[in-house]
Amino acid sequence: MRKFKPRQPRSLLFRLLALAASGLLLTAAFVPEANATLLVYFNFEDSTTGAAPDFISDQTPANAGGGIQASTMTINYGPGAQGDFASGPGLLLNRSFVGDAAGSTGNDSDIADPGQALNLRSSKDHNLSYIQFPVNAFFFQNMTLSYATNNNGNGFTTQTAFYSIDGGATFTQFGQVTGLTAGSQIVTFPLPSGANAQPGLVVRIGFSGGKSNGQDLQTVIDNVQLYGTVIPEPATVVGGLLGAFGLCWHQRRRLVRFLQLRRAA
Ligand SMILES: [Ca+2]
Ligand SMILES: [Ca+2]
Repeated sequence: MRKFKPRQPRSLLFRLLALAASGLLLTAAFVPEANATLLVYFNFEDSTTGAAPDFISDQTPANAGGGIQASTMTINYGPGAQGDFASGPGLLLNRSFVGDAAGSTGNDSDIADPGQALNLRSSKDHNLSYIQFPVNAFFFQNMTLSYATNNNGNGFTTQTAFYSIDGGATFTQFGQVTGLTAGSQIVTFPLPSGANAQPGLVVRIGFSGGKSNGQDLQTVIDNVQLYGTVIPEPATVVGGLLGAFGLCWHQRRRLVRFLQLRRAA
């Protein structure tokens, strides 16, 4: 006959630790993942050569390859004439692709080749001009700005990225490329962590280094993408944690039974 064995404090501690460990594992499994996605996208397609550029962003589901947030770009022409910047032939680089990293070509439903883009002329008269767009980044983090550009002759050889977190009152530089030459290429600037979760975010691309007096096409800008991850909403996280807690509670009985069996063996 087995003797009655009083419960040992050590085994109780072990069981509590085991419970805590299983709870942690389940919690980890239920915290939603933050997926990278296209947040804001400008492909400049809704215009025609010589007309004002299309500054309205493309959004899903109207364009399957669009961003998840609407935005409208604004432009500062610098000291030169407004007409020097117009819509014209575009670039295929950096067109959006659903579910893939920035820089791929694919699901943008505007399939015109070469389509439309920002065409910038008389660069000498427009140094320190810029384009910019607002983003409510309250739920966005780890963002990257990218776009396609081509700089013929005396176009804007220097392009500088700035961001504002106060709705455009003050800007901070976060990237710059210099010595840009002819040829279609992608420029990429990761935003600093200070831009994360900022509802008053504004992203700006500034143009300088222009030396052209003429009306030949010099700088082309197309397919501006703001890519990043969406921060899970607090309600989703709480829901996930509650779900994990419920499962822990459910598993607890089985775990206790299992541990008791082991102790008895
Ligand atoms: Ca385009
Ligand atoms: Ca558009």
